[in-house]
Amino acid sequence: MEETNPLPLGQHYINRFIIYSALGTPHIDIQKWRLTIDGEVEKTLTLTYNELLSPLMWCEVVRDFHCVTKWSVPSVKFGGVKLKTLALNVKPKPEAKYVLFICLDGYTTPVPIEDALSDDAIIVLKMGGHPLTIEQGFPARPFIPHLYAWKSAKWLHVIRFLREYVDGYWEARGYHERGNVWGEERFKKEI
Ligand SMILES: Nc1nc2c(c(=O)[nH]1)N[C@H]1C(S)=C(S)[C@@H](COP(=O)(O)O)O[C@H]1N2
Ligand SMILES: [Mo]
Repeated sequence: MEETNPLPLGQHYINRFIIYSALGTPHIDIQKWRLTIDGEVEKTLTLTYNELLSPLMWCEVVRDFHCVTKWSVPSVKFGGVKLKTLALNVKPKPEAKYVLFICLDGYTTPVPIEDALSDDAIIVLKMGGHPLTIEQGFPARPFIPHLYAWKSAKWLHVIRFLREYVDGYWEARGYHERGNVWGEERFKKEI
């Protein structure tokens, strides 16, 4: 296994993904599927799968994938469209503070806007050079390398810009609002 980056505290490498689908695996009709970007934006945007594959927007990053349960998969190649690029088209309003990822299975997860628009935050369509498999979230999932992988919501269909934080599936069960792997932001702070 090639190890390119230092590992965040508490993590260890494994060589394959452990598949999680807390709410089951939804049925996808790719002809009908759209990615919608809405909420606190100047202009709502709806894209088809083929539009997202456009070479004009395409980008690739190679990064480790860190699950909060402490396994990490090293150096995964992700292909897709930067969230920053999509944001240029929708123009988030100054009031927008969070991005909520909403999935076809009902799974949701919030991310602070600074993380969602960071340079290597992408909407993934391909992993390892191939379209996502159904079990790994086909057609699309976000990936933000410095956040734990529960923020990489599979079967994504809406990216919603919000004024205020809301819990997603795991956040409602105690997981951290932000989930930065370098700060070991695993769980919400007790107050
Ligand atoms: N829709 C959905 N997305 C999800 C999950 C889930 O249960 N449902 N689990 C999350 C968690 S905790 C992890 S670690 C990764 C696992 O990704 P994988 O199933 O591709 O290995 O998906 C994340 N995205
Ligand atoms: Mo996870």
